Amino acid sequence: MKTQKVTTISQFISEQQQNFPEATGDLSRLFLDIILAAKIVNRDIRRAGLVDILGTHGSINVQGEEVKKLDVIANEEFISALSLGGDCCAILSEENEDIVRIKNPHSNKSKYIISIDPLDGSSNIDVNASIGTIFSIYKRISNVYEEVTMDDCLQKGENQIAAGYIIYGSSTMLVYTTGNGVNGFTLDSSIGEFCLSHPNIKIPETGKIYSVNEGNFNEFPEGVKNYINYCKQIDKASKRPYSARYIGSMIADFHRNLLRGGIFIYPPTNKDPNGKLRLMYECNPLAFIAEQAGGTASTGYERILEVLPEKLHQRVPLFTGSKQMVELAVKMFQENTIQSF
Ligand code: AHM
Ligand code: MG
Repeated sequence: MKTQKVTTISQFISEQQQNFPEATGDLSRLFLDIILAAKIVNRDIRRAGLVDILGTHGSINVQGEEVKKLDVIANEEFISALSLGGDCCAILSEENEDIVRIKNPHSNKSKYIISIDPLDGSSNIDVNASIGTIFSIYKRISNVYEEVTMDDCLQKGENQIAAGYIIYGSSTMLVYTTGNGVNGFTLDSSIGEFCLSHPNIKIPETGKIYSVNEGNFNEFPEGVKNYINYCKQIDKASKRPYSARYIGSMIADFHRNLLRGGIFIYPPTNKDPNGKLRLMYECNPLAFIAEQAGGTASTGYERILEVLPEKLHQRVPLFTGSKQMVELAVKMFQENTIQSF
């Protein structure tokens, strides 16, 4: 019988750590906290139809949106695992208005800040479609033992130490980067371990999928309308028309485009000039992953990773995915002329 070598995420992290003899192991421990929380959230999501955790929680989050029960549960589980682990000093969560400062003897000496969207794509919870958790890790600027400041938290995405997401889909996967390529791990529920399944992920230079909420078409700037019309135009040489794929769960749309090639756009609209997505919780981590996989991410005017955040829950437009597609979409967005196709 042929035996296959399996690399679990813990083995992978510890092997990676050996390449950095000066590493203290703090980051590896923080990853283990994230993995534990991901497994707990995964368990709850998989039972969602069986227990009374579906539906709305009845409160409104800081974005003014309805909070679903699972959003609340996932937020609590991540905060709890990260606080108990004591390997970060602060958590920034899409579900919390302010910085969550962790105060215990171990956390006080931690240099890491973690930013999370505990459950992204929450409109898909009740309909059994893929949802995800997104995270990124920063190093604080101020000294350990001091109170974590807003400046520690409002760092450019290019300062991320690591970023990743967990997709709760037909299988559960964790995809992450520490700035040295992107690797994907699939949860083998029989052994309860994330196993390396997608080493060194590279996004194709171009693709045939565009993901955008076309229901808002009439709200889009002319340049975005032009790009969408370009995607739909018939042109054999460039394999157009492209396929439209948009489920309303960014992680699901991003993940598919990462593996297959494609572009994800959440543009400015007349109603929301900064789009909908949050820089700290959604755009920065995915931009870091996109770039590490050979793709790119832009607000339409600048590289996402170079945007200096002004506030925790700041929103920015997003164009991300295969390099050639994003570059063309951004070019057309900037030209913003009325064109006929
Ligand atoms: P959420 O964090 O409240 O779930 O919102 C983010 C989600 C993204 O996953 C998705 O791409 C987008 O909202 C969909 O928004 P829209 O319905 O406006 O297209
Ligand atoms: Mg979200």
